[in-house]
Amino acid sequence: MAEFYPGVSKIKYEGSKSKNPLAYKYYNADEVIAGKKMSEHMKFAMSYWHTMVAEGSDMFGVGTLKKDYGSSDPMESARNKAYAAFELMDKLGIEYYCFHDRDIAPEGASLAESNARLDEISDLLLELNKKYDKKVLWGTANLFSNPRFAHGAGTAPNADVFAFAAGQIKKALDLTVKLGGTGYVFWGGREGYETLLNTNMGLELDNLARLMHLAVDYGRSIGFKGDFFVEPKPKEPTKHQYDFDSATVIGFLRHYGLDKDFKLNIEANHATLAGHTFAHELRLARDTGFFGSIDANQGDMLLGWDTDQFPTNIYDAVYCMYEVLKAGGFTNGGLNFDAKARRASNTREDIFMSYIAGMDTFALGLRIAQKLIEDGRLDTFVEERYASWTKGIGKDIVDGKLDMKALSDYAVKMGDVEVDSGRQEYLESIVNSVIAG
Ligand code: XLS
Ligand code: CA
Ligand code: CA
Repeated sequence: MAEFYPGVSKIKYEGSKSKNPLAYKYYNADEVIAGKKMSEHMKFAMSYWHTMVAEGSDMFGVGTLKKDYGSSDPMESARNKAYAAFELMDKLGIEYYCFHDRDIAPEGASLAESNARLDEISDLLLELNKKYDKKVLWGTANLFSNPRFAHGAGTAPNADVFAFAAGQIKKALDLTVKLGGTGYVFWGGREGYETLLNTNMGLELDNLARLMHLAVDYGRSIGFKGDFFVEPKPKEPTKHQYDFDSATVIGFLRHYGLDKDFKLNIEANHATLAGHTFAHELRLARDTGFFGSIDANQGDMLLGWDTDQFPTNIYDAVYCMYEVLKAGGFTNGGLNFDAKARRASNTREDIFMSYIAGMDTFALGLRIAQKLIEDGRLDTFVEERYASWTKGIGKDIVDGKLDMKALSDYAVKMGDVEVDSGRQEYLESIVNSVIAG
């Protein structure tokens, strides 16, 4: 079989002193941290769309890295792409991948033809899964690229579009189950609106929930036991997206009775687009029981869009892995690199270096987060800060023993309250000192 990444051999862990650009400095898959292998903590996944499909085009220019995999025939190219994907995952030591239906096989002239193509390619993926011991983290349907979805899919004004979307989701669920995936993602690419002047928002929201219920019913009927995920994003491509941020999505899921089957897939770059930190979104998910999976990437502070950069920010990785550890780790989710090398990083080696940078960043994040937990000063501080809720008046409030009158009587007698310091700067310096070792 042809080698698609000649010149790159299996990437090994060489430790922090290594200067080898094609080696891990912090990610040591089998090393045990807090009772679990690093690979199990992270569950790294490759995103088929960025890594295998996107060629680096932007509004101003064409692609800079050809990804036809040696053939101009779309199906042959798709087969070669699959071989290339597994070679890449194998060389990087990545165990999982995520895909949209249209990433793995080209869309045909009809849904029937597209589905037949997916059957063929998914047979090959199944074979390669076994050969290389790789797994699907999650599958999804691309319901945003084709012009038929210009006004949305589940939220389209035209019921035929809704039906088409349902057909695609059915097939994508079939594929996810066939390939052993443990997650299915709803990212509402065009599930939003540009102007209220042409929009029936109430109906669109109800329909989106209808589509999700249909997906859950069908998925469970074919034996899908994993999690359904919604991936929040505030804007882009639509001006306003219904799955704006974690809080919005949690409200939506609860309102429509979808909260038993759905969790969140939180993407770092989407969090910042919504005006939150990545950690904020993760904390909210953890504290409300919706923590599911992560799309690992980062945006650019100076650019207001979804740049999907490989994550190299240590602080973000530390705070992310802190939340993951505190959530008890992943079950059906994992860390999917929904990230692409910059357009000017235009060689095949750059793909490897990008993954190495991202994986090493999260490996460092995990190592430091675990040290922060072992250090204990943050936990102790927070515990003490809220100590008034575990005794006296605080405990009585929590236990529901007091009404407004009783609280007022207490407050009247109490006089004024002395407020403690939040010690933010001190706490930030603790994080720095643990990072510095
Ligand atoms: C786009 C999203 C998308 C989802 C999967 O911004 O991140 O790639 O993860 O459809
Ligand atoms: Ca994503
Ligand atoms: Ca993104």
